[in-house]
Amino acid sequence: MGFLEKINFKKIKDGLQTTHNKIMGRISEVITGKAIIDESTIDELEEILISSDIGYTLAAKIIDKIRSELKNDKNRTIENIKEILKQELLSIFPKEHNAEYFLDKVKSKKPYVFLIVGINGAGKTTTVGKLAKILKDENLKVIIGSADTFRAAANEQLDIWAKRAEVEIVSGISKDPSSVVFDTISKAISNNYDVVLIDTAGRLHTKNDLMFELQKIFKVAQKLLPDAPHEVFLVLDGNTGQNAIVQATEFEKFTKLSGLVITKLDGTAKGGVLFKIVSDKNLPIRFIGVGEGINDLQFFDPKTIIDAIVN
Ligand SMILES: Nc1nc2c(ncn2[C@@H]2O[C@H](COP(=O)(O)OP(=O)(O)OP(=O)(O)O)[C@@H](O)[C@H]2O)c(=O)[nH]1
Ligand SMILES: [Mg+2]
Repeated sequence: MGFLEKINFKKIKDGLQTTHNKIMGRISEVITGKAIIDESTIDELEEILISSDIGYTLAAKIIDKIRSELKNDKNRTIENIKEILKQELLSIFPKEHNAEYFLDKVKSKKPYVFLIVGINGAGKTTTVGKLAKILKDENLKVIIGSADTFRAAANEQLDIWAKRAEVEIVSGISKDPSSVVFDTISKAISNNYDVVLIDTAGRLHTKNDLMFELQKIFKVAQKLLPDAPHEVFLVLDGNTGQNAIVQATEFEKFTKLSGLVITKLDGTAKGGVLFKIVSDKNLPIRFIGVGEGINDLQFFDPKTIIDAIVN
């Protein structure tokens, strides 16, 4: 089975329902019953788009397109506008952002090492657990390393996720973060694992010592595998809207980032920020969190996400 069929469209659709309502609900309100979409209607559409967190630049670009496409077109229906919106949103994603491209990359090296970083409470540990399950379901042999060694509870929480996902874990109890990374990658190499997932402690970019600890983790990983970590995912809470972009900028000052995970998109109306992040930051969104259960992490496939928001 191609993995695109494994993407649970209903889960994504349900998770992004609030975002969908905020954007499309208001757009259809403005358009419904209007025989002609005149300038003032287009202005209203622009306002809706700007307030939907997709950002001013992208909103303006979409509105220009709608304006020029509708100029000579008598077919000014909501369907028509939806189509333009979908095309424009899709055009911001290069092919490297497609889920299939990503999965091929993961399978190209063994072990493939992920470092999961982010501020406190963003959803890192939950993401590691869910991601372990997704990759295991791709028939990959997965091991988790618990490099959040500050709190005993962090270890217990990750242990529970490892059991749920039915994968191996290297505990971080009474170790320092980089030695957990060393032990986990070593074990992965000697026991033929395909994927290593490293959970880390929440950190604010203003705490220099914690940010430098990330650099130490890098050094240790590279002792064992010169090109590790292969992926550094920044986990961002979707509820924080535009602040997510600030966090990405700050983390990039200390560590390379290769992808983003946007969590808690269920129940937030701020899903429009997905598009703003991609157009502002040159980073792919790899996964989105749409709930607290083990199956509530979904591949970010641009077309699927856009369909879920627009249709
Ligand atoms: N609704 C919802 N809740 C989520 C999602 N992802 C994570 N959470 C919840 O967010 C809270 C924090 O998640 P954690 O995974 O512990 O976050 P963390 O980044 O590891 O936190 P620290 O280790 O303390 O920095 C938990 O209650 C999770 O259940 C999501 O996609 N949707
Ligand atoms: Mg955690």
